[in-house]
Amino acid sequence: MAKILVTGGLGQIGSELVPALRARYGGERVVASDIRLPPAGANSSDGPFEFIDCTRQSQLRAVVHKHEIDTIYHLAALLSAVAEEKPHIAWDVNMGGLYRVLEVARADGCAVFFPSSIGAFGPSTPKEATPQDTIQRPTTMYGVTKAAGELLCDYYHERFHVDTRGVRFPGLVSHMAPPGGGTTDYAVEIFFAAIRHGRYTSFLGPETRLDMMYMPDALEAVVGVMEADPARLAHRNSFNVTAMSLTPEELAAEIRRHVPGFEIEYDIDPVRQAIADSWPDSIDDSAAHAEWDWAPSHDLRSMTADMIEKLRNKLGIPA
Ligand code: NAD
Ligand code: AKB
Repeated sequence: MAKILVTGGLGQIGSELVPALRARYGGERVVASDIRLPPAGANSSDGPFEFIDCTRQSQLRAVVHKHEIDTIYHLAALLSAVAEEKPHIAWDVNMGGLYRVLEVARADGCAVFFPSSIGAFGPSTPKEATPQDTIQRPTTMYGVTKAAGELLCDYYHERFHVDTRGVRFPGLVSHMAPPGGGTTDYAVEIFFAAIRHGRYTSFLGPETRLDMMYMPDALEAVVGVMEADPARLAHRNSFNVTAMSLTPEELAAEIRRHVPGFEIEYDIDPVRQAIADSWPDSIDDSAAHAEWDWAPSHDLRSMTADMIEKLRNKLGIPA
């Protein structure tokens, strides 16, 4: 059975992926790591934690050897808005980190999961039902690192037979850990604001359409692609996956069904709006359906109902 290392494990995805992997494969078989330390009071008995800066190959290699790791879920990265603020650091972390993870994987025979993004597309990509294989000319540093990262992962698979696999995630909606500075963060913030204040100011405009997915489906996608029969995989890096395509106005309308009187207003952030405008409105994930039976469980309605219920409990604010 796999012995797993997760980089960037304290972020929005890692906070839920690590427990999900531990539940599936066993607590001791999943090593969480990050450049931050777990918050005081975090339950260290759930499984091992190691400090790893993913740009330091020696740190990666030492942990892979110490725990006899054979699979690396490489989540550490700067997200789109932060990467646009700090493009040089984003290149170092996103590309430098991935390159070092792949080098360790090559030397030590590890499989690698790499999460790409709808950010790997750009303004010249077909905007509706964006195909699996299409034009990728992203105009953000985040997108450049994701498109190059997909190619690098495919190169390591073809050239060195590293078992690399990945998905292009859309914006992820979740209630456990805050998002890390992306363009789609509004779709998480809006739920917290709705429950706490009954109103939200969106940094993206009302008609900005982007793909989204609820975190439980994202976790299914990660496990699904990593456990897929390699003989069925015509693609590897990276599969389009999506669950819904929506605008702030549509999300607000759905939230209003649970929070009557909820109000949304707009104070557009030109940087994040430009990033969002360069991304697809909706992507076609039929290759993932065909090659590893990908099928999301949540749509806008079920995600919104579950988010509202979970957040009311978490924040202690009843309806
Ligand atoms: P996040 O920002 O919430 O978490 C990233 C983690 O990486 C953080 O805990 C951070 O401390 C850590 N980190 C940063 N620099 C590091 C370094 N040098 N070494 C080790 N760790 C470092 O991000 P996330 O939302 O959990 O995303 C994880 C991955 O999934 C990223 O590659 C991201 O691009 C991708 N992705 C996320 C989404 C989304 O909506 N969350 C969508 C598409 C793709
Ligand atoms: C971001 O907005 O940067 C991420 C993503 C879609 O890659 N959520």
